[in-house]
Amino acid sequence: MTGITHLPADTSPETIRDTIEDQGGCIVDNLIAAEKIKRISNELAPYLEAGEFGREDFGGFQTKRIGALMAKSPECHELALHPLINAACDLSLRPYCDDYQLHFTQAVSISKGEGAQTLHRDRGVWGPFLNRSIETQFSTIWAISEFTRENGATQFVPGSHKWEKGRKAQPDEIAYAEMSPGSVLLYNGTVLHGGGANTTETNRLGVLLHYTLNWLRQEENQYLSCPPEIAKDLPSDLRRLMGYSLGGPTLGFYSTPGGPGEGRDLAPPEYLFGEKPRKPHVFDTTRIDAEFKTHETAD
Ligand SMILES: O=C(O)CCC(=O)C(=O)O
Ligand SMILES: [Fe+2]
Repeated sequence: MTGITHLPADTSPETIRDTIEDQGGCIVDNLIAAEKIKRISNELAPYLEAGEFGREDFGGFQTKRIGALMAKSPECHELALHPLINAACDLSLRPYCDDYQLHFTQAVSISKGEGAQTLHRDRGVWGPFLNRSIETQFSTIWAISEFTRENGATQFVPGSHKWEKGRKAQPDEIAYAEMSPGSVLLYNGTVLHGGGANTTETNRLGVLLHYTLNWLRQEENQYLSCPPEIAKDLPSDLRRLMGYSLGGPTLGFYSTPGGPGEGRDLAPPEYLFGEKPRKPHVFDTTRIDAEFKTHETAD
């Protein structure tokens, strides 16, 4: 029977990175305390209560989804910035980028009667355009409620990140991310997975926080979900994680709107918040020239 590797909370980021590379994902047990879970749960409760069930097959008809978590749930900030998760994310994605960014935030509450979600690869959001040699994501699903096979624990197919695209998972190849509140499922953008079916009376609540390469478009537009007037009150590390910083030497700069001679051109996002950029804000024209030259001679 296929299973998911469980690691203890004091595991190293290298072990997480290696396990994800080998199996496509793993669970870190009991990474955050019960009181913290309670606070997250209380903070999300009014949004879930007021939220509506999904209206399409992939999202589910008995599932509620709440986004913009960095704007709505201060208790979730700590999850997004968790040092072990950030370190493992950094190690996992660093071969493909010079930094990572927050990509998607969502509380997912699966209720009684929901069926199993179609197994999928989250990298599908970019279509077929990215070569498999580039790993796109480091994803987390934090268990806020208990996750059991009966209440909708995430389906997960170990090793499927190495399968050819068309291969279908057989029932005995599907594992279930059974875990206690405060534990977290970690997986990459290429492994097959999906929400589970809920046959119980209680809701399965998870907080999904996904990270991606800082040069790829984010699935959830963080600048609209958490616009500058809200982002200005967030911790600067979190703001930068959301994309309010440069990716590489120039990606994501802005020029202030305004009349002639007003404001500034080629500003790093931190300028908006009166902060110094995280990295020295020097456009590396050597690197840009080299890339442009390669591009020019390529055709
Ligand atoms: O909620 C879950 O367990 C997984 C959901 C998922 O994979 C998705 O919506 O992309
Ligand atoms: Fe997914």
